[in-house]
Formats: sequence, C-alpha cells, structure tokens
Amino acid sequence: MIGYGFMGAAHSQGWRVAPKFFDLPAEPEMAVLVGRNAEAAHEAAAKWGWGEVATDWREVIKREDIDIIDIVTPGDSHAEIAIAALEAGKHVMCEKPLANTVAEAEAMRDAAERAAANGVRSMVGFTYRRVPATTFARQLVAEGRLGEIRQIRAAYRQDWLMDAEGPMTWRLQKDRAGSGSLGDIGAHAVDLAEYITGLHLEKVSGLLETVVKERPLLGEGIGLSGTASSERGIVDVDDVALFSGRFTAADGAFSAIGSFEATRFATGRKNALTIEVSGSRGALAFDLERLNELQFYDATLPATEQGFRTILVTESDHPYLAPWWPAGHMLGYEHGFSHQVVDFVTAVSERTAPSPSFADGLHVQRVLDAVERSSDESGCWTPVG
Ligand code: SOE
Repeated sequence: MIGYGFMGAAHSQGWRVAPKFFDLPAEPEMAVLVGRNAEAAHEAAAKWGWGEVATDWREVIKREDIDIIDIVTPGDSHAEIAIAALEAGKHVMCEKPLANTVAEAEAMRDAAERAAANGVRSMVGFTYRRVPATTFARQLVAEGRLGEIRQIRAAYRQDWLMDAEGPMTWRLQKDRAGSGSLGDIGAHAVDLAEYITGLHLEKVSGLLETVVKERPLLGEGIGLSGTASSERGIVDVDDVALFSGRFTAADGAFSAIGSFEATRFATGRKNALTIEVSGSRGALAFDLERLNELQFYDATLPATEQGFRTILVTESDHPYLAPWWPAGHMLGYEHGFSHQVVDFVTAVSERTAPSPSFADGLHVQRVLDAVERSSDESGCWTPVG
C-alpha cells in the first residue's frame, strides 16, 4: 500500500478484515506500507498490521514477492505510480478520482489495457458502489422496478470547511488534488449515479465557486487534521460545484436529466452522499448517512397504498451481507472497503476484469473536466435584470 492517510487507514482495515469474513480464492498479505516519512510510516504500519515499511515506492514495485499495489496517495501521484506498477506487472487498485487531469487518466487507461493483455488487473476505488444498498438499488433498476428513468438528483454534502480559518490541506491545492469538491466528492456522485442507473452522462453544464479564497497554511500534521500556522495561502480549487447533466442509455438514445451538487459548505451535513432516482414505475432514494437503508416507492401499487418505504438492507440475501451479521445488526462506512478487497482479489484470482475499471475512472475524469470547462464559459451566466 502506497500512502497512509485517511484512505490508508480505511484500506488497511479492508485488507485485514475481508479475508476473516469472506472465503477469498487467495489470501492477501499486508506486506509493505510505503511512506516518505519513515517514522510516521512505521507508526502506521505497526498500528494497521503491515509487515514492513519502505520509503521509495519505485523499489517496492520491482520486488518479485509483491503482486498488488494499492495506491492511496493524493491524486498528483496516481498516474506515475499506477503506470509504473502496471508496467512492472503488478495488479493495481487506485483511489478516486483516478487522476488530476484527463490526459493523466487516458495514460492510465492505456497502461491498464496494455497490462490486461498480460493478465495484469486494475481497478479504481469508488467504494460507495460496494455499500449493499447501492448495489441493491442497481438491481432494482436493472429489474425494471423503476421503469423508464426520468430524472436523477445526486449530491455529496460535507461541511468541514465552514470555518474560514480552517487550515490549508492538500485537498485545497489544485496541483495536489486536481480540483476541490468537484473531484474529491463530486466524482463519487457522478460514479454512483451512473452505477445505479446504468446510464452515462453525455453533456453537462455547471459552475464552480471558491467560497473562502485564502486560508492559513498548515503547521505540523497532515491531511484533514493539520494545525494552522501564521502564513496564509490561496485556495485555487472549488469549494462548491453545481451542475446539470443529460444522460443517455447504452444505445445512445437520450434518457434522463440529472442535477448534481458537491460541497464542503453544507452546514450540518457531515458525509451526506444522497441520490434520488425517479422513474415511470417507481423511485428510490439513498443517503450515505443512513447507509443501511434504501427508500423505495412503487408507483404500480394502488394509489391508496403508495408512499416511500424504508427497506432495511441487512438481509443475508442482500448484496455482500451473508458473511456478516443477522438482519438489523447494521454495517458501517468501513465495510465497503472490505467488499472492495473481496471484489478485487476475486477478479485477480479468477483472471476477470475488476470493476470499475480505469476506463470507467477516465469517463468520470472527462465529466469533471467538462464541468470545469463549462464553468469557465462566461455564457453560462444570464443576467436576470
Ligand atoms: C473528504 O472529502 C473525503 O475523505 C473524500 O476524500 C472521500 O473520497 C469521501 O469518501 C469522504 O470524504
């Protein structure tokens, strides 16, 4: 595993726990944690159960005893590491968004397709596809329970930047993160909307806004938990992204309209990835802050019996649930990372292509890029007066 921030913790938990509950076709070994700061990396490796520590990823991808590279670094290093690892014959799992630019994502897709010809697998880490309720939602849509999909509303709302004096982090710097809310959390909303409906975004129109233009630079500490210093820096990424989209079905026919929001300024919303899908025969609604539940509306019932009902997605027949607990005992945010390990290790062992692929990650990157280009055009604003 290369990196050891918040996603390092989440992925470590997934690698450690998945084999204990799922019958995997191969036993993953948590061999090496890679971090530039040897002392901090050793501390993380001891805490999360990695066998050893390295400070140079280039050395690790050459090792014969390493089969998988799990990339959990900020987006500015995804392309270099993933392409080198794939060319070294290592299977690669890469955190989202795939890259910081479309050009990088295209190079990663190309490297992934070359490597796949030699049986080397790759996947991008959109873990919210692996919450049981979202896969169950996808099944309901695929079975036709919602009929023709007409409209999709997706939002990812957080509020950790509400304090204007909150310090600068790598997520607020374009050269590190590629974009702000748009790529960090908007990417999840885009991927999940397409995963649940099976539709693809063809056109978007949107706007990006930086609410707080400068912040205190980080003192010591990393990631989301750093402390402020006296210096200040410019925030060069979006804090809020709002955009609309036109979806098409696989045959290219126009299919649905969508609206998207990604923000870190939604006071009181801590990690609220919500999606509502409206169809001709029914509707569904999901909220990550209530991730064991799926709201389902069956429009084919008699009008006197209609209404959104809460499905508790914890039955053993629901996706991913069987190896865990009896109905009603609930799963958490962390279980998606175990499910991600299960799907990746199974695909690698069975020599099938893991999903979502780098090509899927490239598509999301193209959506993000289109929103940025759309928001740059002055024409999108029409004065009301
Ligand atoms: C911060 O916005 C963050 O950690 C994102 O980087 C993750 O992708 C998201 O799942 C939770 O919030």
